[in-house]
Amino acid sequence: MNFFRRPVFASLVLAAAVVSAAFPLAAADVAPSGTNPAAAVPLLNRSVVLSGLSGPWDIAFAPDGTMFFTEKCRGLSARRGDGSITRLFGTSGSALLAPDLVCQGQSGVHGVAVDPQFASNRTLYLYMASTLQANARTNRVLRLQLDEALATVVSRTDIVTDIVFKHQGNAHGTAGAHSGGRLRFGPDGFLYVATGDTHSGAVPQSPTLLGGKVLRVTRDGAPAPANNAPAGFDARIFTYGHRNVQGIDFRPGSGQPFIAEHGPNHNDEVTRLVAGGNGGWDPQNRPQLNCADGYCGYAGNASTMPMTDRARFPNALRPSWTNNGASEGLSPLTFLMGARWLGWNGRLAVGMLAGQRVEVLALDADGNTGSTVRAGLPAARYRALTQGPDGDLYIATDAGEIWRVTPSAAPARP
Ligand SMILES: [Ca+2]
Repeated sequence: MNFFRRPVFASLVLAAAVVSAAFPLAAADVAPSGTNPAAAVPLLNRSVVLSGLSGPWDIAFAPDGTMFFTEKCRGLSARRGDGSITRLFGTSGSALLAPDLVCQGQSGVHGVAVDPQFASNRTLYLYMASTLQANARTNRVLRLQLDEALATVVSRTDIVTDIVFKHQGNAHGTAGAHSGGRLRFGPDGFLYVATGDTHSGAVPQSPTLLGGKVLRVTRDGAPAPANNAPAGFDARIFTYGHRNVQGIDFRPGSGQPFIAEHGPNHNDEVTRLVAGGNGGWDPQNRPQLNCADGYCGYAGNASTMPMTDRARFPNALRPSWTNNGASEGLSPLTFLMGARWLGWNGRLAVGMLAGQRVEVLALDADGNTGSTVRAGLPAARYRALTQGPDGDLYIATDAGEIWRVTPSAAPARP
């Protein structure tokens, strides 16, 4: 089912675009002459919508084309079709302050999701590290209601308040690491929350700690029905045994969730999810590895510390794709939709941080990846991929930019 996503609106006017260039694909990526035009690779025209941002992390759109974006250490802002920007929530200068915002290491303000009924309820959801818990910082999911003019936040309700946070640096990295943080509504109307293992060995397979999980909740943060978590698990848990999930989207047609996970020193993964499934990541200490601070996430290799441990968990969710043993920082992913994407319509675009590219995956009927091509885009640390209501792809990079990428058909040969 795909009954609410990405309605097609008239193109936005993006007057602030300062760079525009076509990036034709490498010859090897171009469909051979004589193949079905419907399978053709689109040309990608890129423009810079915003620059000079501070760690942009996620992008979401209202049906009218208003763009919401987060900056990790500043908060949430809105950009209207006329290019004007309002800082809605976060640090000083925002319409509503978030004095509990924690900006530390990888953590801060991460994902933003627009309510499926946004046109009538003006409601957004935000993933944020917070000091509000009594004795410990947590990652939490906030529900924010905006006013009619989208100029201010009229109410804040914290709907999930107990997602784990890495409080102290250790042998494996600084505090605030591996917080996950992407939020998306599924075509089933429930909110999916991607979390991270916080460099803690016990977290991913824990039935109660909400890191290394995908949660599936209602607008109030209550467990969604049919999460199918094993007995004794927190009922908000949809899948578990993940490492650091920073990408989630839903396959057109089936609605099945797909996630992207960073690998450690090997094997990033894209995985299709099934309710109650175990992703098979278990970095708990074990004698043969003797790991510092009880976390073996970096101690082994693809055999001794696999991203999907089928020896321990024979029924673990099988990845749809791994990038040939490399760890290239998979972060966002999104399914491309619309006829303008030509042969990429329905394919899965995956953004990489260290890998500095976008890979476009072709899936078979079962969700296994059959082939990939590299999108013809500049090298960058790709942090967010979101398709707008205009059908274009909007991209946030760690260099502080948001791009708009418009597909088009290659010009006819003379
Ligand atoms: Ca896995």
